[in-house]
Amino acid sequence: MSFRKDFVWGAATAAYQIEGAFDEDGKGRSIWDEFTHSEGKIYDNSTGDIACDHYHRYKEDVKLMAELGIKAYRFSISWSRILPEGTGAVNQKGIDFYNDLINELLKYGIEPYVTLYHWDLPYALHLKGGWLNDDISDCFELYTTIVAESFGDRVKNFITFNEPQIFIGFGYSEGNHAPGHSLSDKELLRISHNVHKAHGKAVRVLRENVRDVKIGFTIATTPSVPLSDKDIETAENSYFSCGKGNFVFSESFWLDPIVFGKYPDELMNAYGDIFPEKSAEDMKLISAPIDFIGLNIYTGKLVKTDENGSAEIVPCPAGHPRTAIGWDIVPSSLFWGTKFHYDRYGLPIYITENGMSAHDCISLDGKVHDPNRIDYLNRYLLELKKSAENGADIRGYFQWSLLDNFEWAKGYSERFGMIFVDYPTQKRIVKDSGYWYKTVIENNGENL
Ligand code: PNW
Repeated sequence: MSFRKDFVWGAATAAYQIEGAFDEDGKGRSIWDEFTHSEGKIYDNSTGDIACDHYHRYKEDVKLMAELGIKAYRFSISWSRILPEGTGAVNQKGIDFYNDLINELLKYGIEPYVTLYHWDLPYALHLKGGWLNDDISDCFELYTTIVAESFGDRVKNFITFNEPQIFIGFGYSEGNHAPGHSLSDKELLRISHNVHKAHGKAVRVLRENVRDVKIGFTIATTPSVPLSDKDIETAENSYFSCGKGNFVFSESFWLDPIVFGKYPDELMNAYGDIFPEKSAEDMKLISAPIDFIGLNIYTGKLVKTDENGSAEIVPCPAGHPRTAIGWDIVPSSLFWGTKFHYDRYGLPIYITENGMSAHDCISLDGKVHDPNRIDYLNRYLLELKKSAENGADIRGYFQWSLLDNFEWAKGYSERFGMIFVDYPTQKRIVKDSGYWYKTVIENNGENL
């Protein structure tokens, strides 16, 4: 056994990072439009106003995907493009855009995987309190209903949320992502519980409206990698710990309520007094069965057992290879991350993001040579294959990203794409790694 015969080889993007057309055809503003338009928030002072101009160039982008043999495309829907005020009137032109995109994908036999929320909350809802407003899960339910009714005849795979850890941790705690807030633990818990409820309501709506639907929830994760065989248990336990100070960025705070119907005891012991009111009904809603877990894995942290039997993080040695954004290259994070998640939750897994930023440029020969990315992907995919052979139920892999794009607070300074984007001309050039990925797909990973 290696990768399953029907393994899903994909590429991923997100609306705000590629679409552009930020105020065209009736689209409303999102918190990211507002954030990038305020001075000094983004590294290179850039915005997503134009980004990769995918809104106008989606046909070319889908064609490139087809040429690379990509079987599935994970993209997100911009809530404020189809509901400019977040609730209320539907913007038909927004629906038309996603219909056209979906139809174009299906024309080439590319399976759409839709993320409902990849961080671009409608600004109008933000002004009413955003995720802190207890009505937000009803707004999300309405938005999901419109998505399900509009696209559910053709889209069968949905991811409700992308990386709650990052949009809450960076956006509402550290303040370096939109909307740029630094809230208290009490408020962060309230936001998180509202996100959980919004997820639950979306699951309910999708099950009711979309025949044969498959639903997942995607988390950001930096897996604990045991330094030696003696450290496996320590690594696994520390990976799922969720105590004071780290709950937003943890894994179990997000997945335990969804899969087990219960917030971790460790969390409730630490925060029971400030946790928002939660009813048995809430927990039933939140834990409606899902079909898969999405893991976004870029790096790992090495863990050993210290003299007291506790977990100790061991920094990578000086000179350890890193990507352009500065993240340590730890290929075995794909093995341990998938194994530990499968051990704990027993659900099918998709890698919904993996990839690297590199200092890519156009060479004299007009091509983009990125041997480091090929090496990175090769090493990571070998570890994923090892995990599948070891028994974890791994259904697919989405490379981040299809295109170089707007990397949030880092602007356009990081290039994660398998396709290079020359922003001044919007010209696309498939990188060497894109052609390499094509051969991996053709061979279902047997040539790794
Ligand atoms: C993810 N970190 O974000 C997102 O889902 C993508 O939109 C993003 O472009 C991609 O990873 C690459 O960054 C992350 O600092 C952003 O640990 C930051 C971190 C992790 C994930």
